[in-house]
Amino acid sequence: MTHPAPRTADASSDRGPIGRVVVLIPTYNERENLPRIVARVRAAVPEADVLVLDDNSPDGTGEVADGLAAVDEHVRVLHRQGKEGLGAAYLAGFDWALEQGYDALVEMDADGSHQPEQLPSLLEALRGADVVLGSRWVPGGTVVNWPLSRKALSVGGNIYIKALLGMPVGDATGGYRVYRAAALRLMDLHDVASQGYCFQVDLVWRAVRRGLTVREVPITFVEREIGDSKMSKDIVRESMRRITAWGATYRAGQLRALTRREPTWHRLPQ
Ligand SMILES: Nc1nc2c(ncn2[C@@H]2O[C@H](COP(=O)(O)OP(=O)(O)OP(=O)(O)O)[C@@H](O)[C@H]2O)c(=O)[nH]1
Ligand SMILES: [Mg+2]
Repeated sequence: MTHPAPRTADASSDRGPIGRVVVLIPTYNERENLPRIVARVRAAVPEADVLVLDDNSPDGTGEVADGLAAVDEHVRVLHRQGKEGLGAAYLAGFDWALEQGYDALVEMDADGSHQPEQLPSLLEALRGADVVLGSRWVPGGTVVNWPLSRKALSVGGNIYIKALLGMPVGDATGGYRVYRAAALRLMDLHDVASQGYCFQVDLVWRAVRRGLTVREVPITFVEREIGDSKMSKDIVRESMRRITAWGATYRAGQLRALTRREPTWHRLPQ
């Protein structure tokens, strides 16, 4: 029941070029942010494609995305019917990208918090890993312009996750990541029900349990300057509820395994 520790990667585990990369950008009311982030991605990683995942944003982000796609063949748009949460949007994007044969799938917010200029270092790290997490809470990682309350929520949340799930991961809630397509295929995504922050924890938890190589790269996370956050009390509550349930199941399994084990004194020399 104990999950295998994520394998650490070193230079000798370089698996060569990554292949085709797609950057998935979920949007809900990001019409001002979207053109900026797409331009930055295209400049930072010109060979990568971009897929915008828009949930029929009332502010017309979907049309803005169509405009960007019309003038750049590297940009595509997936229009979804309505707001169903970040998790559902990403799952639809993963399906599309896996079907299209991409080798690496990037998660990136539209609001500028995840800097496209740091994507080359995440992709570089993927050469020796299955999943790369852009991390705020590892040495070298940082957050710009967050009030103390947000910092406390994120740091506290990650401490709670580590204590419950025992994952040696500094930032399990962050949303700036790269997955190898082969890794996502191993993660049984059909039964992911998590939506908000919890979606990110769910995916890294699946990766760790399958013994995939997870690597963290420090990032500078910059709080959004334009538009409104979609973060809500419901999202925090969903995360708490699900993560506590996963932790209880995991720890109960550990306990069962422990009690089934022979008492150690049996193995002592007589
Ligand atoms: N398609 C889609 N995108 C969403 C949904 N909710 C949030 N997003 C997008 O997901 C990204 C992250 O959402 P944010 O509102 O920035 O949430 P956050 O980063 O957790 O919170 P802040 O740090 O306060 O900005 C942004 O690009 C949003 O537009 C949704 O229901 N559907
Ligand atoms: Mg944000």
